[in-house]
Amino acid sequence: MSEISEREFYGPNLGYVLELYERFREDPDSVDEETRRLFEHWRPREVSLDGRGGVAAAPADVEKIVGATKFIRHIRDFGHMAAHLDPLGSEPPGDPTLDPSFYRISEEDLAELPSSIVDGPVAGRTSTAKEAADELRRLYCSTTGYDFGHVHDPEERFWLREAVESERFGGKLDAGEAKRLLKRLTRVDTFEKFLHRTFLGQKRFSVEGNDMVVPMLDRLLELAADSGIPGAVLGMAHRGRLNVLAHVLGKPYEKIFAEFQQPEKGEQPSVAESPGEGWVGDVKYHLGIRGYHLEEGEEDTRVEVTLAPNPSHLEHVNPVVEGMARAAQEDRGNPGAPEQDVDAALPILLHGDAAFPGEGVAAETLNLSRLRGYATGGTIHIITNNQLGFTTEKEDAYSTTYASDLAKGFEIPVVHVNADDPEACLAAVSMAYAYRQRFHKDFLIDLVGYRRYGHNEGDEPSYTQPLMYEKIRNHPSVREIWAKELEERGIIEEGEAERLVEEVYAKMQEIHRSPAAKKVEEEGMGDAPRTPLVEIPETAVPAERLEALNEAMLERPEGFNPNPKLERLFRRNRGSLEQIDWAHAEALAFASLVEEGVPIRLTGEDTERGTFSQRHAVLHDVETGERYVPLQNIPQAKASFAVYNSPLSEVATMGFEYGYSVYARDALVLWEAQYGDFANVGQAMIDQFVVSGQAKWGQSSGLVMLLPHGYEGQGPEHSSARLERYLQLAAQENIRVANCTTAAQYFHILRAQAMLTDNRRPLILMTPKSLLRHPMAASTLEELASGRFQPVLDDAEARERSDSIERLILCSGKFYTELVGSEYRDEAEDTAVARVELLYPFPEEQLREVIGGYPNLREVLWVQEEPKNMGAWSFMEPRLRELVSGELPIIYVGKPARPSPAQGSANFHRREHAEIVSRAFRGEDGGRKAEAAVRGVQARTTQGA
Ligand SMILES: Cc1ncc(C[n+]2csc(CCOP(=O)(O)OP(=O)(O)O)c2C)c(N)n1
Repeated sequence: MSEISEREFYGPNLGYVLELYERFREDPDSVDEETRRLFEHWRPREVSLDGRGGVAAAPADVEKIVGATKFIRHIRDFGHMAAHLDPLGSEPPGDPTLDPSFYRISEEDLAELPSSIVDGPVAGRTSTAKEAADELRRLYCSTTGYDFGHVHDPEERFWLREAVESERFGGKLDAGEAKRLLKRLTRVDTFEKFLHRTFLGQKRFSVEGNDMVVPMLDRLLELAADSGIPGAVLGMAHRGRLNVLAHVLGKPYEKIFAEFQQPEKGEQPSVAESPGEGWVGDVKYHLGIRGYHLEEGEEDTRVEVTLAPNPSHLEHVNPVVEGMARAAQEDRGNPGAPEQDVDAALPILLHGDAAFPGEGVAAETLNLSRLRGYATGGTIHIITNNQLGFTTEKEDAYSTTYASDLAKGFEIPVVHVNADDPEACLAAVSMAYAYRQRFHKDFLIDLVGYRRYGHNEGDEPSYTQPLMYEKIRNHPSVREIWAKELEERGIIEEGEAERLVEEVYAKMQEIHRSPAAKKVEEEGMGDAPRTPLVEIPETAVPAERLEALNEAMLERPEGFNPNPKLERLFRRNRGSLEQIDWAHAEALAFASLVEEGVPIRLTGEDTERGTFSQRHAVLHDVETGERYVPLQNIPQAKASFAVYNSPLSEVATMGFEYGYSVYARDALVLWEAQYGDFANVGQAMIDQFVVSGQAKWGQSSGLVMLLPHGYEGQGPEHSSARLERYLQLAAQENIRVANCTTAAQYFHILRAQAMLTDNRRPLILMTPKSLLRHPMAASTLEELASGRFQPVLDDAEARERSDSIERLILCSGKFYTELVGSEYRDEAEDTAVARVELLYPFPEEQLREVIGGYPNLREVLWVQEEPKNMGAWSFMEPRLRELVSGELPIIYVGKPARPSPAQGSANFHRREHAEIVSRAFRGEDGGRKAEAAVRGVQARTTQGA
């Protein structure tokens, strides 16, 4: 296809053709071959300006036409550079290409050209190019800046241009709407002023300066309601949150006022009366609620809005909101992949102008927006841009022109809008929503306002921004601006706006005086856990069922061409259930759960195959490349199974799954790290959500984190999943932490996690690498078909001679196989080796039983492969000491404390492990010698380095 064809030489395409012709004249090779051939015979003086292809009445100067066309294109693409976006009146940067003189043409030249050189709706309502250009300047350079130049998809580009130029989302509000908006702004503004005066000096992170965000959310939710979207999930930070809670989610004023009350002297609840163990609560501007969006005097719009609770960690709620929205959009009740309806929930994210470009999680979340496993049909983003981040100005906050520029890389259309122009703000929202509904992609509004006070209300902003705050002091609120505008339009009478303020203020005073506004209630405790954690459900699955499920998983659709090597391996390893390895046990656990109607969602980096080529949840036809997911096709399934390779991200993907798991209470949701180490890239998600969400917000999650862990000589990374971190964060039964050593144990704990739906909390699982295929970790069908998860595995062999056991080695995870596989095991008749499989909650009873079962014990050793300051030692030591009440020594055997989790040298690793095993079996003396030997190895290694 050529860039142009002959019939396009006229009318609306003329400008484009002339530009191409210019290019051709400068460099014939810069256009494609067919176009080149056309231009070789074309005489531009024959150009028709009447749009009908006839010979022009007055042949135009090609240079001028080309100049005019370029000028018009630049208005469309860069008009935003000249838009008046700042309510405080700073001059826009402008751009020389927005002046016709840049193209050596004048306004008079434009007046002589017809408007047909301009494509789109503007051409239809103007006659000369000058009129068209003026119209375009009005549209593109006023108080809205349309930043679409980065949108590559032509259909979207044309849609966006048409949307702007037809003004179908803009225009003036009618009198009724205009008045309604004034009432809304009166509430928004008066609420802040009331809080300011009534609760002097208390932090509220007022919305003032970006007040329009509330009517914008109103409009968005009304539009959603009109198109039948039943729910929205909203994520935002502190700024304006109270206002949004009150006016968008309908949180009663009395509740908000009550939260501001300082308890009177003597009213402070005692620790004993506090809401219970495992509950710590959070500050008011972090709390989330679920409510219906209501507008004064309007019908309930019936959109249920969930405002996700969030930590102070800015932007980190973004992926959580997306996960919640995706979960709300999916029907998991049928076999196969879940069925997504992107109109079942609308995700909305409000961002800060410093946080959005600054926090990497914002970029990671945008990257999820179009991925199969993560897309939510388009998120509406609003940057509540107050031109400051705490005290930091934009020159120090981002390296881009706009705070929103990050979105450009994802081809997300951006509209910058002046927060003092209410009609423009509402038009932007309407366009955003229509775009989302049309293309099911994200849209971003950069709402440019200011911040009336300091970062919080106690802060003095003029220490750092004296000039800006001088302007702000004298700057009217948007309510005042809008009231004045309505007076001028004759929609309200003089004094009417002030009367509205007085009414609203008086109403707030009345509510504040009511008793309900004095009673502080703790929120979000609905999900606070109460049942003990070590309760372990029955998880065995009858052998016949497992056999049938296994067979079904080995079925392939007719005509499917599996990879022959993989299929051979499958038939060999999974063809029978005599020796079930790790991945096989996992598949059987998943199959049995979907058979029982439990939906499953599993994601992670390269998770479909599995980092260690162990899982193969998705098979690929070698001839067609088509995918086949056995777990989506077993006839027994009564629920969906979803598996996705995630993008290379930890913080956003983990947050997404956390959000998904919070919402999808019916599902087993698993997030897998490529190697356990990498989970610490998502540490904020772990600290702020996974381990503490329930204690702060009563938000329960049954997320499973699969973290490959184990020392196999691979170096400082790829070894440790930082078990110690999770154990340090474990308290008041907030999580479960386990390190299983057999396939059956893994099978049972996965099933247990899916069954404990009334008692959900995240499960942190150290998962194996070498144990994946280790015969010692393999299990029998009998082990899956009977029993349940065992928090501690005693030494079955030693149990037979329990009277002769003097030394008990306790360990966890893969090191067990090194201990019992060692040459010393048989010699050490006096030694038992038990495994602690569940680390948290500490399996006190089970350990007491194991220890008590060896009446002649002289010592208990904790043996681990992680350095002393890592792994489980610091966690186990005090608990074990308490357990034995000082009657037995508790001895550590392992590596010394180290700053880095593992050695770089595989050789050193092997020798050191051998020494530790030796010390474990040979006791203290052997241990000392071994330790010396290790130091020697270390010294030699260091010297050699
Ligand atoms: C991850 C993170 N880092 C630092 C902070 C401290 N902090 C709180 S608000 C703020 C400024 C945020 O500015 P902006 O994103 O523009 O939002 P605004 O407060 O202006 O609405 C900072 C740095 C934080 N809350 N979270």
